[in-house]
Amino acid sequence: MSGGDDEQRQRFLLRQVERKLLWLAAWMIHHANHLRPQRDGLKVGGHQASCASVVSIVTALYFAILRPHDRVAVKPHAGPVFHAVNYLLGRERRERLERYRALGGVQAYPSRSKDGGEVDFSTGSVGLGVALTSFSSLIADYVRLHGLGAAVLPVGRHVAIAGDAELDEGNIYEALLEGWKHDVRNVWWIVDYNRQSLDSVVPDRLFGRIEGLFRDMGWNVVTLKYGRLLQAAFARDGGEELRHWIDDCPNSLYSALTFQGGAAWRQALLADLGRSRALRALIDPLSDGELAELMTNLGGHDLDSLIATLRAAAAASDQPTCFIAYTIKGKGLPFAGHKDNHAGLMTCEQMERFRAELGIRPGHEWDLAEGLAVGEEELRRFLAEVPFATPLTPEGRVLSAPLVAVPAALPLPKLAGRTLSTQAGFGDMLGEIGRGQGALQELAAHLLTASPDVTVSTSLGGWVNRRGVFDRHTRNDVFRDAKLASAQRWGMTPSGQHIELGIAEQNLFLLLAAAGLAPALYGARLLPIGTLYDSFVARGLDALTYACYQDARFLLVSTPSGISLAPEGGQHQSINTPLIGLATDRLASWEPAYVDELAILLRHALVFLQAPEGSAVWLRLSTRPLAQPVRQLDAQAVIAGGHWVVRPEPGARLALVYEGAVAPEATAAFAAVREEDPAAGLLAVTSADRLYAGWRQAAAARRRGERGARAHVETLLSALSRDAALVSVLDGHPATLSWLGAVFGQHVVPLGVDRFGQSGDLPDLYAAYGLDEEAILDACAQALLEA
Ligand SMILES: Cc1ncc(C[n+]2csc(CCOP(=O)(O)OP(=O)(O)O)c2C)c(N)n1
Ligand SMILES: [Mg+2]
Repeated sequence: MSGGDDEQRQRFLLRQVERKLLWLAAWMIHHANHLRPQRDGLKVGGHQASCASVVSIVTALYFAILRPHDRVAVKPHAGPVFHAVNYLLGRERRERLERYRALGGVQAYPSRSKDGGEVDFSTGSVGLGVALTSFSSLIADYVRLHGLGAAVLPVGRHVAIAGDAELDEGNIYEALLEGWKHDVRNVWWIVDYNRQSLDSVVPDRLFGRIEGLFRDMGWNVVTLKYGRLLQAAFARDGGEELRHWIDDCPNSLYSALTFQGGAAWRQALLADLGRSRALRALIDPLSDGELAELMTNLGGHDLDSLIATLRAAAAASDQPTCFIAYTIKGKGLPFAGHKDNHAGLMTCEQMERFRAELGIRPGHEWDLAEGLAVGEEELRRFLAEVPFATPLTPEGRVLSAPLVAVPAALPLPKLAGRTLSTQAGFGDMLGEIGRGQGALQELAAHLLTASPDVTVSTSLGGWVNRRGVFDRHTRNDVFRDAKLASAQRWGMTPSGQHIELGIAEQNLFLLLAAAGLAPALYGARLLPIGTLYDSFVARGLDALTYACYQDARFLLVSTPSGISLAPEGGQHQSINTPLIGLATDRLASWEPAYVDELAILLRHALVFLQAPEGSAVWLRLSTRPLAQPVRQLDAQAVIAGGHWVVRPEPGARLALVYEGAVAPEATAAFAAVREEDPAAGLLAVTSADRLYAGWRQAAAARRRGERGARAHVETLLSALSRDAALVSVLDGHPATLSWLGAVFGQHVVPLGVDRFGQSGDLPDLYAAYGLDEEAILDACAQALLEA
């Protein structure tokens, strides 16, 4: 075969693959909705129209353009197309496709943790997956410039296949700005511009604006509006009139005509342009079917132009590029273009007709070459040879990285006789690690810090002075060069280890998500630490949840927290964050009161976030300086979530339980209680989250028959009498600890903050919000009365 013939055959095979993907996605959804037993009266759902819209883009990418080291976020509603791609590549099993949206089957939206590592980035909450690719590109550069990754890995591209409505999400623009600052490269966003979202047709004027925005941010924008058929028609007599007519056609009319088909197109064209002989010469010879084919021949459905455009962009430069690929939602399906098609499903009759059109026999729906004009053997050979199928490493595309050793103890600042906050202790420890001496060298090399414009105010300054700020280009510290005094030495170099972000908190969490996936994606172990104010965790919460959902591994240090940052006022004072820590999966949270606890937990965090059974970690810290105790701690108890500061006498009827910065108030109140009740105990909770998780796990183990299973919280509370009273106190929502009463039925009086804070000093605020010694003593009296 000559080169030209070969190329032609490839194109032919690609069209076969495109046809197969369209079928498999539609069938997967149909099968789940109509052919599996329904037990709960709920619609299974799926998005046949959203899948159809993107089939050609996916075909071009996965079977012609992508290389194995490229990483992709697929728009959530194209999940079935993506699963079908993996099926064709032999990376997904038929049984799992048959169980689409059922337990153990492929997920509704691609999920790293549930579908496996072939999903580069989970998607589902629109906008986040798209933005994540910008941060993953930054992280890939970071890894390469620090020489941390698998040495063989070529520079990859970070690709998002986006729905057009995803560009409504604000986090996209936050990410664009941040990406511009960091000069990210090798990012492609391919927008499936079907001009439809869930409810409606996207306003016409919107994308003109969006294109300008991208260009302003240093992106190239490539529009794929017309396919080859239309382009050929435009080149003929009357073609210009046709082009103008289409360009002026409102999105909603275009969609409606697409749905109505050839006769409606003809009617609309003739109504406007019927007097043009040239136009009539163009369209009159076409059948209704051919006219519909011509009028819907948009760029995003034309494999040839898609491939040519993407290839040209790849060859041109590494500039981030947005491709606006015009498509039709539901292309090739009976509800193409209808504005209500987002969650529409083909009826059984429609599906039967579609099946017949494609030549697929009942019982052969999942067969690879069924209905195609190519034999299975040739198809398999073609699939095995597409660039994306080349093994990236012997382990495939899902990489791994060796663990980074963490010394048995981290350097602890001198504590005896000192008054120090946990935040300051954290800053000291990180600064000391930043020296990178001796056993700390390897650890320091793998740490990466990031902060959204609160680097200094979260005490990362010392670390940054030692390790520098990361930038792909070397940029001098102007203040330093001019010999102007400043505590911050912030030269930027490719070897820096701190990524300075703008204030947008979602970007921090997307960066942590990307860095936290570095072992699997880039074969590099990063230990990412992100710092921000505790109250602003909520500002980035969607992205934090998203990072945890895909099991990214990072350490979040939130500080300062609670009303304890007193004068700053209510917008800076967090209340519900301990509950978020308790309720977020794949995120273990701790709140130490003293720096000796913090030292244990910081070390543990760096180990835990690397452990296969570990997770991301959150440390909630305070700026409140406390006189530091000198004592021996049981590290395991601190890690498990709590330790007795003063162990109760057997059968004690009262315990005071504190978490975090209110330790001095609890301790003072406890001293007074002890005078009345010498048996009482003082319990320091370092993690409500770990205590709670341990309690649930032990209960589950007992249900499984492990009768001896016992949770740490059970061990702790069993030191008290069963009818004991617990007074709990933290600078956060009281519900965080109120569940302790459910462990043994002991009576709890929970103190904490459940109203928005305000400015004040600590004595005033603790009194106003019921956290001071007096409030605690009142609660003790109440507890003893009620217990
Ligand atoms: C954050 C978020 N808000 C709302 C939804 C619900 N939702 C799912 S799809 C969709 C519209 C998507 O439209 P588009 O991105 O254009 O995708 P396509 O047309 O390709 O289906 C919406 C609002 C969601 N998944 N995530
Ligand atoms: Mg859309």
